[in-house]
Amino acid sequence: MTNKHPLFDLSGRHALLTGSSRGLGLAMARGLASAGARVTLNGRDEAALSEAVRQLKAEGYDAAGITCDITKSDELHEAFSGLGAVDILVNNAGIQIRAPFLEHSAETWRRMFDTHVMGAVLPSQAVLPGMIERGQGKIINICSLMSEVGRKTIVPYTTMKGALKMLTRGMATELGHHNIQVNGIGPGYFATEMNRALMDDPTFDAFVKNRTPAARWGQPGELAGAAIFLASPASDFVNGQVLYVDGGILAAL
Ligand code: GCO
Repeated sequence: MTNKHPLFDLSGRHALLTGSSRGLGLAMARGLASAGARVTLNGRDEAALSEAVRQLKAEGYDAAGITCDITKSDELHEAFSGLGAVDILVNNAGIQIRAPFLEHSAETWRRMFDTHVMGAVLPSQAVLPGMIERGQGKIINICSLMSEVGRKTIVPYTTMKGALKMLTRGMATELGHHNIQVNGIGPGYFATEMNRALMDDPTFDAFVKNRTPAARWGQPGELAGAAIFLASPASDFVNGQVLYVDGGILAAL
């Protein structure tokens, strides 16, 4: 058992991460668990969720899973009702749909809003009463480098990630006096299944490596440090910030 610095020790804390059966969500869950947190994963696919929980348990972590669509309020409240106190909420659920702006349907826009924005609002509203009652809590909204810049074919995603940045600031403003810190993490280009098509495209792969000062794609485990920081006492006076973990791409022209 590694000894944990008290500022980064999550022992005794319960973290819930939405969209965490795979990819960045699962990597952040593993990071929080390694810092001592009990983690509850969430996803819509029961088989994938069970496998993710099995992996974390096999690694010696205290993990569980709840299968629910967090965009459906009644399904969410039923699934969350049995969770007990949630000290840390990571709003990570997200989808990506790539097409020219004129080809994105109204249904796509609604689906993107429901998943990214309401998928953060509804879980937050479900866990906040307990956080307020206990006088402490951490909410981390997973934004994106697209919270700051656009790219062709992903205008809906960019719009929603920009909304998540302002949701983070608005929630931080309203909840700070309850000793609840609301912050964001903005990943750059990471090697995930959502980006598989981009990684397999030699032109886009070269684009990412040339535009990113680190000259490579990020690996999901490289988000764990930012998640641990924003979930821990080390960030008790950090409110309304988005921490970009992007290899420097937003710093470079
Ligand atoms: C794309 C990608 C990006 C990033 C994501 C990381 O189509 O350009 O999916 O959107 O991977 O934003 O935060």
